[in-house]
Order: sequence, then C-alpha cells, then structure tokens
Amino acid sequence: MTHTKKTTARVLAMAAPMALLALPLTAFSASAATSAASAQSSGGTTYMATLNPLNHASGSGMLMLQLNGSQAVITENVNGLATTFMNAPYPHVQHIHINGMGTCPTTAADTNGDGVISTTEGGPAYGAIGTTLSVSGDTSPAAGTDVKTAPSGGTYQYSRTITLDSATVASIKAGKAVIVVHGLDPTTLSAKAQSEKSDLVPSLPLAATSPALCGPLAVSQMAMVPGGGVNTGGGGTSGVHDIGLYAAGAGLAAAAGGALVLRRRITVEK
Ligand SMILES: [Cu+2]
Repeated sequence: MTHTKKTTARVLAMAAPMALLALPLTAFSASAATSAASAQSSGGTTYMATLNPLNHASGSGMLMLQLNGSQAVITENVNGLATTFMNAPYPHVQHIHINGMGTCPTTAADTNGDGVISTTEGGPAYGAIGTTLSVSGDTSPAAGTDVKTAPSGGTYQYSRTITLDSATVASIKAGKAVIVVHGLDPTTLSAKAQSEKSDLVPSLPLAATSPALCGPLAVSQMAMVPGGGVNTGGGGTSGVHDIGLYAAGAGLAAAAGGALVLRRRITVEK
C-alpha cells in the first residue's frame, strides 16, 4: 500500500507539469466549465478555495472540493512553499478548519507580536480543525499534526476522496470552512519567532506548524471564468490578480489530469 502511494505520487508529480504544458488555456476553460457543470448536475456542489500566503510564506495554491452528501472529492495544487525540513521533504499538514468566522486572519491576529500568526492565534478567524487533509489513513482532527501522513515538499498535487464528518459538511454549507496549509521556512521569521516552540506540538519549532497558506472554501464560480476571467481593463493590480487566478486554475486542471493518470495507475497495479 505504502509502495503504491509513493509510486502514484511520483506519477502525479511527473504528469501534472506535462499536462500543464500541453494544455491550452482555452481547453482549460472548456474542461473546467464542463467538470463544474457535471458536478452540479450529478447532485453535488463544487467548492473552491484560492490559497494565499500568510506569515511570510511565498507560495500559492488552489483547492477544489466536490461535495456529494458526505463524500468529498478533493483536488489541490500547491506551489512555492518551504521545500525541506531537517534535510527531508517538508511535511505540510493541512486541514479544513471549521466554525470560526470563515475567514483568514490578518496580521492583527498576531497577539504576542512575534511577527507570526500561530495556528492558535488564527483560530478565531478560521476556527478549529474539522478534517485533516492527509495523504492516507485518518482524516479526523486527531491526525491534525501527523507529519507522516502530510503532503510534503514545496510543490505538490493532492488528490483524495474522503468521507467528511457532519460538522465539517455543515460548516462547508454554512460558508464557515477554511483551508489552511501549515509549515513555514524558519529563515523567513524574526530571530524571536525562530526560537519559539510550536503552539501545537512543543517538540517542533513554531515555524513547523504555523499557517503558510489560507483560503475560505466557497461555492465555485468557475463557470463564469471563460466569459470574464481575464480583466484587460482598469489599472492597478486588478488585471494581474485575475491572470494569476487564471494560471492557478490551469494548474488545478493539470492536477485533475494527474488524477486521471493516478486512477489508471491504481487499476494497473491491482
Ligand atoms: Cu490547519
């Protein structure tokens, strides 16, 4: 089982960049609209989260969650995070946080003034852990800090179908669910913060468990992207922002392509 997972992870890692290169943006628009539409028509609802950096993290990401009853098909694309931790691929624990305000914290949440919003300090904004987005096994809050089942490395594609508990489902539907990816590069923190222990796992440094990416989960507006996704008018950074979203969406479509490869691979290995 473990061997299969490692193999498929490699397949995903290889397949996604190739799919991204081969995928014209127009094809992305059409396929994204089609997949969103088919998810809706099958009785499910598609939710998306754009993952933005917190706490000096430089990364970004997109997560798509197709919810049908309590079953969630999750596809995620993350890049630009801290790559290594103690000479090994950096484990990035990640969760669906629930029952907070349904938002990501601002720097005002840094109540102890060390320049880092710890997981606890961000709690009022995004709430407690509802579901752990692990690569295998337990997805309950109990697995929340298990670095052995966290996705790892600075860039990864994550794809898993899991059953959510009722609290998480209710929170998603109420617009109170937030995706949080944890794990910072310690060298980007202040000397004070670098010397602090994690608020979640005291044996780890603060950087290891602090939030790196955050995004509220909202009903997908993907069907609207092909018509008006790239804003060519206006000044400032709005156009750049939209193009960034568009590119991130293309990465997600590539991740979905990777998931197809993954399914084929599992079939072959059975
Ligand atoms: Cu979390």
